[in-house]
Amino acid sequence: MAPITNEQELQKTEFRWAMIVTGAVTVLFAVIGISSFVMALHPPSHVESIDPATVSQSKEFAESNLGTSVDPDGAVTVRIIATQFAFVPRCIPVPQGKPVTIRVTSPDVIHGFLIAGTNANTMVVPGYVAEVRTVFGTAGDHLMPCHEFCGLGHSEMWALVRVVPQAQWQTDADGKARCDISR
Ligand SMILES: [Cu+2]
Repeated sequence: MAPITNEQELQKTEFRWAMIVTGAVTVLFAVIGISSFVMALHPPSHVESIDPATVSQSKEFAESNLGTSVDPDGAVTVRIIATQFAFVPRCIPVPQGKPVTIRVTSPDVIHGFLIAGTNANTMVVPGYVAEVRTVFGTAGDHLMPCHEFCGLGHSEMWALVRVVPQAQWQTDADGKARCDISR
């Protein structure tokens, strides 16, 4: 192999590569900056804390408030408790083609969930409320398994998300939707 003797040539090459790397890093930072500040795209988690010891006594995650509720302004919110080894409630009706906010917390250990066929996927950490916003495109039942190993019953921990076409979507007088009434 011919020895490299031309010091200037070497420096030029080094400088060129340094410029390419600087350019690549600048582009990456620009993509992150534009997507988070201009397009408001963030990871699905946000920092909202809750006392895990008193989750079921809290106003929002009291048993009667769990499940799917539709506010008078039409906003759809699903509240779920992820606990060893079940999601409460077990069947979650949601309207097709409408934005849905899913709020989940855990009173015991770390859980997580994904909803098959959608982009909904997050961890559920005790002490925090995990919030995911999504729109369900395909009607029908979607499996929602726990995807963080949470103990011996982990493999039995799953719920069903029932995506109901708008024409069949029903809520009761309190704005609550249930799987049995919104088939
Ligand atoms: Cu779990």
